[in-house]
Amino acid sequence: MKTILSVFFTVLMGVFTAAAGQPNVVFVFTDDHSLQTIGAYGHRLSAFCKEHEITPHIDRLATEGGLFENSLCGNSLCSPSRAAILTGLHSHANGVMTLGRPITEGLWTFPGAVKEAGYQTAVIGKWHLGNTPANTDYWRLLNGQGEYYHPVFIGPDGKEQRQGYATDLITDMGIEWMEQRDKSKPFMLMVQHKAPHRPFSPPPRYYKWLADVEVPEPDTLFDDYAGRASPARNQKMEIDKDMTLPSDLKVLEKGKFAGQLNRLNDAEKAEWDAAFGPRNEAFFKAGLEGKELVRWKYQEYVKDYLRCVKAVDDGVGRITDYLANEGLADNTVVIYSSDQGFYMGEHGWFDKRWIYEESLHMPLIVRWPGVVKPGSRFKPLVQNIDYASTFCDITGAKAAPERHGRSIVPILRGETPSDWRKSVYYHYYDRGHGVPRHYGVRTERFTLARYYETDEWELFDLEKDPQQLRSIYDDSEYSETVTELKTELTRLRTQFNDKSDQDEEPGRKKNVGS
Ligand code: SGN
Ligand code: CA
Repeated sequence: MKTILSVFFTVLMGVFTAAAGQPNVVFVFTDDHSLQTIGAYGHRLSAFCKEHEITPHIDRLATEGGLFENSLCGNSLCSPSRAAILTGLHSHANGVMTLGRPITEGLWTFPGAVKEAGYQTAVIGKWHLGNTPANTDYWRLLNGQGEYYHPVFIGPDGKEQRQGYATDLITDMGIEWMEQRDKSKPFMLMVQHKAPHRPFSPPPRYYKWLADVEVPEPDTLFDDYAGRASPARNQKMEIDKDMTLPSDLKVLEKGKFAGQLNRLNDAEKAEWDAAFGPRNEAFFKAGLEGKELVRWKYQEYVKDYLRCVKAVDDGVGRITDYLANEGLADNTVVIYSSDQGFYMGEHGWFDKRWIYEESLHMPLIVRWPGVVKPGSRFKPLVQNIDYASTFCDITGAKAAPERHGRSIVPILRGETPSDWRKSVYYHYYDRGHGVPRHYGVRTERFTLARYYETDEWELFDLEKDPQQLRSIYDDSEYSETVTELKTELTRLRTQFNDKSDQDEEPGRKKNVGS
């Protein structure tokens, strides 16, 4: 029990740091969390999420703070998004074009600047870059993609396995770090979850949750990929053909375990069997095929994913409770984001990678008492390359001059600069899940994509075709728009000096990123 006096001093410390104009920052960053599965966003499954209280704490951050409706990534993949956040630069300029690669040596990253501004800094959880965190006081990282059950963490002194569920452990470690911090200094904590990334493994407390509920299907679950260039047809991210029964959906004979479930101990395996065994038996008996099988897979996939999201939301609730109990809430900026978007069965898909909408969007919610007007919904186009400058701006740190992004703090204050960007640049390289390399530009209304490996283009009018079902690149009515957007694309490629499509295949580094 804390004495009244120590609570009083804790609160007083918070007030002093506030007076110094250096708020604390807690950055909760997930892996593959789609906007569709956040209640506050008002996207496809948001009403369902509200009804079943899947994201109440994340939603509360949006009610008490603000939400960005057009927060987009520049390369829809884990490591590239993280490198863009750390450096403020697009992939070709930071060296992380594909998975698990290191940020180019010697490049400026924001944590060093924030530390120099007097902050204590920590990063806990998924990292997925080829180099360890630079200039960061405390770091405990998941190993590569990381594990859900009893995960291994890597720190400066080596590896250590912890017992428990990754999302809960990462939250615990974040709170423990805040507990032991030097209370005379401001802090920045980065809480980086693996969830809800593939293979979508839920915590035991939610095994049975949502089991009897029906998740609404997307209109495009059985998309035929007509009306688009060849890549949409040739990808390998279909729930139908590419989502596996044993690993992704955990459909296993009684007593058999695959993938991450092998990490459970005997008692936990028995608990898992008790929860999922009857479902699996019923599945084997049913002998589903064709569309019925796809529908079943969709339901089970989305439920497991939502069970993972629910655990993330529990963690957000525990962190915000901690901040409130310690008197830190008013002087701490809490940011919720994820490295890219994700498909929840739209177009029949899971995964991301595309310049297309579900993949391109990153959730971005910011609660900053006294600065962000509660309930704000910001419309400007913002990107992950803006985070580094933003963190510097919030903490009063000095940012490097050569960043591609810029601080969103003016937008947060309700004063969007008149020269704010009107278009976003995108370039994806990895080729995983059969998605070829492509670059493009996204404006408020249009998406222009160029698949340079097959020499194909697509243009979508988001106003008339929000689901992006028909490319109008060859439609003569849009020829002027095509010309304008191509000019804009060239302008962006010149501005960022991106010639990386002429590079050799960047390839994949072995043993990372898979
Ligand atoms: C793994 C996944 C892929 C996923 C990539 C990238 N396969 O390779 O489905 O696209 O990660 O994800 S898995 O069977 O190993 O889970 S990212 O979030 O790291 O970019
Ligand atoms: Ca990811």
